[in-house]
Amino acid sequence: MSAESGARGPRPPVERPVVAVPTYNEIENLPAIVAALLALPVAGLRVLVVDDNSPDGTGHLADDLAAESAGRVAVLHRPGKGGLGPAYLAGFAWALANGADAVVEMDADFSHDPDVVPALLDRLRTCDLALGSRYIPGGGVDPAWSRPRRLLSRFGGLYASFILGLPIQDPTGGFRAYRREALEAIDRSRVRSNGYTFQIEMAYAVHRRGLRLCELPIHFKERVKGQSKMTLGIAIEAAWRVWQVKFSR
Ligand SMILES: Nc1nc2c(ncn2[C@@H]2O[C@H](COP(=O)(O)OP(=O)(O)O)[C@@H](O)[C@H]2O)c(=O)[nH]1
Ligand SMILES: [Mg+2]
Repeated sequence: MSAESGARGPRPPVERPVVAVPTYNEIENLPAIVAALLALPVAGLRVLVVDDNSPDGTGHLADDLAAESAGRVAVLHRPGKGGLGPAYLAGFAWALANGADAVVEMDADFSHDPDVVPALLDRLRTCDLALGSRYIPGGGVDPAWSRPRRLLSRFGGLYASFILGLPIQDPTGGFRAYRREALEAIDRSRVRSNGYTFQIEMAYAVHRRGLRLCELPIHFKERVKGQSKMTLGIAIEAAWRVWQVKFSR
């Protein structure tokens, strides 16, 4: 399998990127991740926090950060925990309505290194969807991951890519950058998945439009603060949802 797909020539440079950060109980991580993103040497970069009414008050903290950000941080408040997929879809809609020419997805918990954002955006000069990939040379997962967890992640991704004919090694990763055109090209109202399947379905939809996917090696670090919301159930759900995605698109 090749790590690159699709055609077309060079794309215009990204000038108005939005980094969408979904949060559910991330009060310990949010100030630092927002500060790290705002400190990046990327002109025009804005941060959008998509909070699902976190009981720990992350949404209020996000409002405070936005108020002192001179317009570089915005907050989308959703009424309750609706899952990662719907949170991202709302974030994409906000970014497109507010003039973004690219949207980066990343976790709030430092599992995704904010310093890689410029490189991801740079890949959008030749791709429509640039995916952070743990499973190409130069990438990797946290050394603390157990063997079963590594196998589930690696083979889960290979399984999904094989069934869907995706030319990528890590279709479940949540650290990626979309060109505006990629988000506009797909029918986002049809995306029903959550969690891992959301990432798979989005990559599949972009690929099906004949747009170009490319992967950039990243190292996934386990979160230090707060708690993961992913469960084994979500991973198992992904196994059969892949078939639904295949036959519904
Ligand atoms: N808005 C919103 N964010 C969520 C939801 N579930 C998870 N997140 C956020 O999505 C990111 C990834 O979730 P996480 O629990 O770290 O998953 P993991 O990295 O697979 O363990 C984190 O920034 C979470 O706070 C949700 O239902 N709504
Ligand atoms: Mg995480």
